[in-house]
Amino acid sequence: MSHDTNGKYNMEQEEQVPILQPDEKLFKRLNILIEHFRSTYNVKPSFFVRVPGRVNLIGEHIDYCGYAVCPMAIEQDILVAVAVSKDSDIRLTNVDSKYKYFQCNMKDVSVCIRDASSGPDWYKYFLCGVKGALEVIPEECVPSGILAAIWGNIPPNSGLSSSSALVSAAVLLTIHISQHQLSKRRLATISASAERYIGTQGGGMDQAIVFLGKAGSAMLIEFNPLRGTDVTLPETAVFVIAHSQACHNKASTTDYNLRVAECRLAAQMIARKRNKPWERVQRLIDVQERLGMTVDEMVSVVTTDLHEEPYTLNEISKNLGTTNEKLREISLLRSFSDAQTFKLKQRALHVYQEAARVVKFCSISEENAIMEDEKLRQLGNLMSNSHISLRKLYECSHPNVDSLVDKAMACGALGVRLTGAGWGGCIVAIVTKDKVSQFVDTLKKEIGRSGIKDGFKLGDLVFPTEPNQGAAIYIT
Ligand code: ADP
Ligand code: NG1
Ligand code: MG
Repeated sequence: MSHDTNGKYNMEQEEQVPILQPDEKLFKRLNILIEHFRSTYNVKPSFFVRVPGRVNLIGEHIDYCGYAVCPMAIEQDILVAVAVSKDSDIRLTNVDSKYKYFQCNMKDVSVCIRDASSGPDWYKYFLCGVKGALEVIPEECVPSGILAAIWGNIPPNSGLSSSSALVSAAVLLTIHISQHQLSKRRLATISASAERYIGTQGGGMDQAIVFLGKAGSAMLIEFNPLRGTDVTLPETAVFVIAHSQACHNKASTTDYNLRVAECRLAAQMIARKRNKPWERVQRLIDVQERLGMTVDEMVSVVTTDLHEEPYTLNEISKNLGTTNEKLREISLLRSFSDAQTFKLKQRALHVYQEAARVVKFCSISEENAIMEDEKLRQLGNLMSNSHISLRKLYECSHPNVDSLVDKAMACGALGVRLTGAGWGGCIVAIVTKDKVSQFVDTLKKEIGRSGIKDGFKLGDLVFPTEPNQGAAIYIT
């Protein structure tokens, strides 16, 4: 890991997304996409974008609180074939027929995203990316219209960030088609803001790793300002992903945004108790910085300042010396009713402890003085503690996920946790390299014994992964 602010890694992040020639494996997939594009639009695509999904190794639900996270880009991706359209429409076709054809005029992008007569349909994620890009492209460069064919193989609604791959792909292709050029970091920031148009108040981890990701190393992503530092993973460790067969669409419920709100309110309550201007505090890191304490000290602060029972809006307003109405405005609570309650202590405890686990995880990973076996054992413990905290304090796990975590431990993993936002989705397990194939086989057998749900294939439910490169543009 390098913290040199003028060093190699920061220079690379100012670089633009590479324009590459596809290798043989990618070429085969592109040919299928080209065929789909041609049969839909009767013309050839002029270029392609590829944006990977990601697995978060540790640091869950803390990016929106300002804390560093440690994800890596994975092999699975969203591929898009693109051409400029002669008229002023955006046309979207998907190789997967469950995602229906969509078309609208470029000037109606915002209206279509906001259309309340439908939920967070797939094309809206794409339009969020187009909207985000159009906000930064000079008017004279805006493309007349866009023809796109999409094909993805990231399991959707599963915590591997298919949504951000799609939004980020739309940002990248809209910028590229406009002959505009931006750094990877800028693209990541634009994509993070763009995805919020779908309704989730995400923290920016996903869009950062899909642009900054590098083959061969995980990345410590820090925020404000956004920066990524390579993390070398132990040579003897393999990270295995497994699907719980429970899916959760983040934009279709208030679960995610409620957690964001609970963290914000916890930060404001602590600030008020400690005589700091609470209106200026939005994230748990803000109050930590104002108090000048370490995250470990913040754990004690939470324990003394906040109570276990859920808070009502009335209680929070009274404590902050404001009205419910003003609080809704300042703390962005418009989507919650007066009856909503907030678990401030539990959420804040998770965040500060998880932030400390990320720092430990990265330093243990790169520590040469620890024996390899011991290193993997310590990393495994951090991952398992992260999962316990997500299950008990953050309450974002799912019975299927918990039972998969138990199965993976019983099959020989050194540590296992849910990855991504949760409420279903995938787990990530740390396994010793020489035991991977045995681990994958036994876990598949165990999953098979408990039953395979409609729409899932046993063969796809467990797969080892390694750090992959971030987004790229391809020409053939
Ligand atoms: P994730 O954890 O995968 O990011 P989200 O709930 O945030 O899950 O968003 C997933 C949504 O992204 C899907 O419901 C779908 O609308 C869209 N999506 C994912 N993959 C594809 C794809 N290959 N083609 C079209 N839309 C996709
Ligand atoms: P997923 O599960 O991939 O949708 C979400 C957020 C992240 C982060 C994680 C939890 C978005 C786009 N992504 O990921 O920012 O908060 O949950 O750590 O909102
Ligand atoms: Mg998502």
